[in-house]
Amino acid sequence: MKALRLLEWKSEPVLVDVAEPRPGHGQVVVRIGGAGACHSDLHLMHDFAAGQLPWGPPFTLGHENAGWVHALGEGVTGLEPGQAVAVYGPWGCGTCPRCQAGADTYCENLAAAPVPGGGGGLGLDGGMAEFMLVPAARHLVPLPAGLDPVTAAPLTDAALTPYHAVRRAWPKLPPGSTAVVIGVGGLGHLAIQILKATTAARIVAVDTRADARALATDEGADLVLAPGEAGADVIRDFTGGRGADVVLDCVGNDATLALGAACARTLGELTIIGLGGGTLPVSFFGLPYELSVQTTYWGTRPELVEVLDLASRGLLRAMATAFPLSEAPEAYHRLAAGELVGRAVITP
Ligand code: FEH
Ligand code: ZN
Ligand code: ZN
Repeated sequence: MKALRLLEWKSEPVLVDVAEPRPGHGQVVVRIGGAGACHSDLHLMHDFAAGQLPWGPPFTLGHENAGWVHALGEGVTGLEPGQAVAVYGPWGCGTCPRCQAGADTYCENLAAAPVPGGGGGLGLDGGMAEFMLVPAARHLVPLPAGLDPVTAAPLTDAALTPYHAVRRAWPKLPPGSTAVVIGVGGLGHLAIQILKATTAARIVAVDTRADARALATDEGADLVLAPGEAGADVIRDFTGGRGADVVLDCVGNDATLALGAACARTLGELTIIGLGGGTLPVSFFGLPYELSVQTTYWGTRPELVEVLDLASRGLLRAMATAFPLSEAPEAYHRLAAGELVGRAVITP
């Protein structure tokens, strides 16, 4: 079969022939319906070098996957060939308390994980191929009725990541609160939907691109701004002078982090979701009092079940553009050029 593989750091991915996977004991082979192209993949291609991450190439890209059960390894129960499933992407050890809670993202026994801190498309072979080997059946989540793998794939990362960040912030998002989403791309447009579906917050969206701002408006943001308009004072005025209760920075560069800190409320939260590589000076008088500044990494398996439930009821729907596997390199080029609205989904 063909697979889009990252062969070495700082390189373009290439389509090559690889053997179809066979499931070992406890493993499952999934026939891929959709594999999302994540902005993080661009960082894997262009920014990381050997030794910066605990895993590395060569591997098949695609860490945002859904498809159908194709083959069950010995000992696998609870799944049937042909069943539509989402792939929970972070693959931990399965035995530590974090993995037992479905938070493989924060596995504390990385030495026993299939790959330390990674998963399919992140050090092991991912979904940009016809078939994908999943090392444990627990990583598969049956799709609820009404969802198909092509539309469900982006939910496993582009929705799950902001959902985890919003869910953690629910106590700070009662009626009267304000959430700011910086960057209305693959994750940001779903962050707006998740805020609308699960909180009472007013939503401010910021993006450099007119088409992304139009999408934010369509998704129900209450105030949509271009960076030039989005001074902290404009956002603070919108909140009646209090500031934003929660800021989700889906870009994560110096300018967006500075904007997020400047428009945030005391006792607020600034969550860095984007891998833009920005930094934020932290000092006693440099930030609003008791502002929590945190990163976030993906989400938990139970949260993926909740995301799929929201989507099955029409409360979440990823804006997606499908590309055949042969055009996956082009999809990444268009992603890098900022030419895509929403998420690119590869359909092998
Ligand atoms: C991928 C690689 C490294 C850090 C974060 C990510 C996210 O895209 C996973 O959702
Ligand atoms: Zn990702
Ligand atoms: Zn673990």
